[in-house]
Amino acid sequence: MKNNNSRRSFLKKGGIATLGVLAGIDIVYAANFPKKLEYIGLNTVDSLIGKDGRMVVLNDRPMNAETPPHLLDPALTPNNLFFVRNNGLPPVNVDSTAWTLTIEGESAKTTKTYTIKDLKTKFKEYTYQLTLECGGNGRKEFNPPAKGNQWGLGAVGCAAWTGVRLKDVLEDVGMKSNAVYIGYYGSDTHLSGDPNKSAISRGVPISKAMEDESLIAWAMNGEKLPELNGFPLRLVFGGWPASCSGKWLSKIVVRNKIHDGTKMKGQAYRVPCKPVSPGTKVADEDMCIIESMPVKSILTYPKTGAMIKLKDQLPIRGHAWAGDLKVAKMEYSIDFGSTWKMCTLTQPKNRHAWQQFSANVSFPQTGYFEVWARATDTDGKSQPMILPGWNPKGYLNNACHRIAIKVE
Ligand SMILES: Nc1nc2c(c(=O)[nH]1)N[C@H]1C(S)=C(S)[C@@H](COP(=O)(O)O)O[C@H]1N2
Ligand SMILES: [Mo]
Repeated sequence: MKNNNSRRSFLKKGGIATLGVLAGIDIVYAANFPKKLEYIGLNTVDSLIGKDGRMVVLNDRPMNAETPPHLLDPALTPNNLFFVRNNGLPPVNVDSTAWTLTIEGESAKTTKTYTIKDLKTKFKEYTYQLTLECGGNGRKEFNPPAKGNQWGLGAVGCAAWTGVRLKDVLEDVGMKSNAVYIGYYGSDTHLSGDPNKSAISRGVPISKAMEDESLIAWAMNGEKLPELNGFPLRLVFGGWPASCSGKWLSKIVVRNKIHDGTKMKGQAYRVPCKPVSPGTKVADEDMCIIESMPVKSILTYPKTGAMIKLKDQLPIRGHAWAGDLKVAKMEYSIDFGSTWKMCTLTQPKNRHAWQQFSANVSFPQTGYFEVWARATDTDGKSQPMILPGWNPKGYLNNACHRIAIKVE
């Protein structure tokens, strides 16, 4: 799906002289390589600055930063490396002891306000490992390009979140029988500075809100939330676009209709209800809200461009996740998808936690290889090799991750 332009620039960059040779190295399975893809090549430059000095920063106002794949290697993503997606400006000088969360709305039986201490004393505390992935993760591959943050692979992470169940709090407030959706409001400010505008105010249907794993969380991996990830309180809905998981949470509204806050309407976080050809303009009423995220995986070891001796086996590993579903099978290929071998795959710690895969890879000869990784969910759906369905805002790119390996 790449145009001639990007192919030309790649040829310049990678310096392919002859077909089947990349920077002087034989591409062993060149005959299998799909015409629509480009080789990754062995020189990949990351821009490594940001939150912890190693993140890839896309913007700083608002702050948007992603995690390079090899830094996603631990089973739980460390707080200082967890991606950041801000739509506005986070609150400053937050005093967590003075923080309150109000539950109200036309389908709430009462209005109640809780301090964080109230939440901690009134309700049972739970910890779940929950995967958060921005709906636009992978957007930079779409062609024609989609506006928005040009995320690569790293707008995803999985942490152990601690808090109370949203359902316990909703039951404490009481919901009317006509409740269908919840919406959140956070204390970040709109980029314009206008206090009457919210940067983002999304939500989920009541059925998702009432899941055991849907949390109002104050801790991440046993520590307080990082400021950029919602300190002191946030929602966490594993497996759904992370835009549902409101940060700096100050209010939840129980709605008698689909929540209509900022970025719930129009084209935001929606994809065409029926597939469209690339570049199509789609009317708002033909766009459907993204719910469970599609099956996906990422290779976190080794780093792309790794070199290995022919006599050695290469250990590979990474994570796989599948929205509300589980990952049933994880495979890898070293011959550009002609044949696939099984990886070892762990079970998730709990629903919506990502799963770990690993394998030991042998190579038949020296040369340039790519390791491709492919996950299949419990419904039998697999990741596509090339971009999945084009959509106007560039959401849900769950194409297989590939890394380049030089075997000497
Ligand atoms: N209040 C508030 N909540 C928010 C956002 C925001 O800008 N403001 N961004 C949303 C989006 S689009 C994403 S992808 C996730 C990112 O969560 P993270 O920054 O902790 O990774 O937060 C969501 N919750
Ligand atoms: Mo997002």
